[in-house]
Amino acid sequence: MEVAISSARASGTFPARDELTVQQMIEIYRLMFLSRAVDDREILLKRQQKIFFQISSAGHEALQVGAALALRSGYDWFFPYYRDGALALALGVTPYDMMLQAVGAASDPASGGRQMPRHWSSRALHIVSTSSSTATQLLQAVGCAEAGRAFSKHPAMAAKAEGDYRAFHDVDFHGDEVVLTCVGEGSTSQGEFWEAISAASNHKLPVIFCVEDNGYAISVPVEVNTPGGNISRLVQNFPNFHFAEIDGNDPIVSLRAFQAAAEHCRAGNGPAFIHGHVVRLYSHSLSDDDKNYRSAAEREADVLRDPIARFRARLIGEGILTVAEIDGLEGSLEREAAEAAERALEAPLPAVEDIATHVYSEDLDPTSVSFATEQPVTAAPANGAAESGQKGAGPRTMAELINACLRDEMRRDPRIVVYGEDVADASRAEALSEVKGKGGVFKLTAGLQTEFGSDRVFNSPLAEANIVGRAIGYALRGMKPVVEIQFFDYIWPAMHQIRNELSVMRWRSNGTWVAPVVIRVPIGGYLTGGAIYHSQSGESLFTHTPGLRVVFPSNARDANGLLRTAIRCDDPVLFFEHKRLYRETHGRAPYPGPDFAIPFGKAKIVRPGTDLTLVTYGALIPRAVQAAQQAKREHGIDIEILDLRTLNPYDWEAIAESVRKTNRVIVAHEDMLSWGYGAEIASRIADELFDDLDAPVRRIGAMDTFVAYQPKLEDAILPQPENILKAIVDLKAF
Ligand SMILES: Cc1ncc(C[n+]2csc(CCOP(=O)(O)OP(=O)(O)O)c2C)c(N)n1
Ligand SMILES: [Mg+2]
Repeated sequence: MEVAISSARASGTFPARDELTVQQMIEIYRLMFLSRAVDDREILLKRQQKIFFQISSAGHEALQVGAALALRSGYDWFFPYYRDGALALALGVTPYDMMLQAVGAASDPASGGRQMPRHWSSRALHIVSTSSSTATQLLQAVGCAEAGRAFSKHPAMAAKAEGDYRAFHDVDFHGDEVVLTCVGEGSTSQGEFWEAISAASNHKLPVIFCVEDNGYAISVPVEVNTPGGNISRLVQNFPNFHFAEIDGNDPIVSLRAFQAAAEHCRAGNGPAFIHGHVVRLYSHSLSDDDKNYRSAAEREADVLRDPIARFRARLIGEGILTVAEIDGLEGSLEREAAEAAERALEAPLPAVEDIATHVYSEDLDPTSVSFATEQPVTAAPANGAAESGQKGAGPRTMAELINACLRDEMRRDPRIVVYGEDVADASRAEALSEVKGKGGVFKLTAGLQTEFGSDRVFNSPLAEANIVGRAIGYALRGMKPVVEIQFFDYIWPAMHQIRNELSVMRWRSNGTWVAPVVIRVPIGGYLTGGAIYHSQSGESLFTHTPGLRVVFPSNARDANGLLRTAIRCDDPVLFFEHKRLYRETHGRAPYPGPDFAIPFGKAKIVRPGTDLTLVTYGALIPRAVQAAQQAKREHGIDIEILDLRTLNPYDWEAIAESVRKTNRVIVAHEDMLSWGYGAEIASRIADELFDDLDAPVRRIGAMDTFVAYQPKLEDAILPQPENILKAIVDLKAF
């Protein structure tokens, strides 16, 4: 029989019910064997030290090929994990693409040499950039499915628009697409796995969760990770799911299982869960040796279940291919892998000059003048501003002007969704006719659900990783999630998604995938009784994360203009809102209109002065103003206060200009002194402005401890105007 040798991509459709044709049987074998051949070639290259990492799919091929052939690449959506080589090949990634990543070539289409091999990414095939983090992909898959549903229900959301991030995000949806996400059985121990299946179940989302159960997580056997040793038994009571526990060593069983799962999802019945039992034929990766923890008998038993050997025997046994024909096919596939490797080894390497490309958007610069749309204050409130509390043109609180900005932007941009804990007016919307509505524990989102409906403004479960992970999935599809973390103190469960996913998505995919999510976060202390868990700061942890924009306004007008820039720009933004400033008299401002925006990276001189510069932000602004007034009154010292407004990027030019004028500088913040945000600024001033300084650079911050409940302690822990005044007087006398 003539055996066609083609590139990796699976050809033809695989019918859901009819018998498979001979060509289709051969195609399945071809894909499985090609995957193994690419693995083996990479292993050789690693041993020759021509590539630097390898992790194989060996033993998982049947399950993965079955999944790929049941779905449609470039139509459905894929959130794979690192072991999904056969899935990737069967979806259309070529052996050459894989080898380019293995050598770290500039033309590696997944990452341009930034990610380890087998961290997939292809926009054309709808394979979303994979990380090494186990299980983070699952919540992103959920958000991706939600976005698909949103576009189907509200096609106007997909409309392209100029002037903001939408100009760079074409939307692609069909209405019946499904999302496949894969994970190892060990990684089902992650909390995010449970968060993801909960959300998919609750919202009946078209997500197929595939657990590739090879019995081990590196050296840890399944019964250590999974109570009772079987994940299927644990998940079976989740509503709306289609479940299948299958022999993942058989590609036809796998194909049929995924076809049934896809049918369930496409019909809108909910998610599916496919638990495939597979074998791990090689060690976890080339950095691992399973002889150290698995018995010989156990390893030999796995070899006997090798899906490729079994399917080979079947093709020969059923007379589909002769031994000679199958040997010929295998030889040609091995040559294809070898040739791909040879070509990739010749490919140019990435340029060192390009390292910083795609940390942030190259298309839309939030520091640019296009965001400097400051305009005269409108005399009359904007349309509908009355409902958002903008009665009249008088001064409004920061809380009111943040709410007004959200409302304006949601009117302007149908792709915005707002969710978080308690942000809806009432989840049971039928109550809205008789209740006032919640709208956030600080009321920042009050009235939004009532105006924009429950599809665009809704409560999330009480799970912060869920909030950010899903937001990434939404944003990857071109939507703009503006989510709320209820208190900064509880951002930590979302930290993994923020640090390893949100911030790095653009860079690791070499600009292919972006997640311009806005995360609004009430932060800070001075609450009198806020104590440890309602008073934390910690902004430097996020300014220490490349890829994120970090904003920290000190007054109502800035909050309004900076939030608008955050929403319209194309980078992920952490938008800190100081709780103490929400309703303070300080910093109130009239409603500035629906197009008022402030560019990032532009500090504001809050108070001009000649003797000493105080660089600060957030709740220290009113405290610094108080100290500066006292310094002038009692000591004749004239302080210049700079409000940074955004912490990444920050306005170095403004700092330098002020320090050159005053020759003395204090950097002050509410967060703890040591390793705080001020350390970076102070060190740069000392480094670059040494000749302009008449005194050392001073810092002010909280004590290196937590914030206590008893107000007497809180006052002593957090910086107060008297601390600032004392530092001013000391430094002036230096
Ligand atoms: C969050 C996280 N923790 C730890 C690791 C290190 N690690 C990589 S793979 C792995 C085991 C995963 O096992 P399993 O989910 O069963 O997948 P398999 O590799 O067996 O296919 C571990 C612990 C990681 N990558 N991410
Ligand atoms: Mg495993």
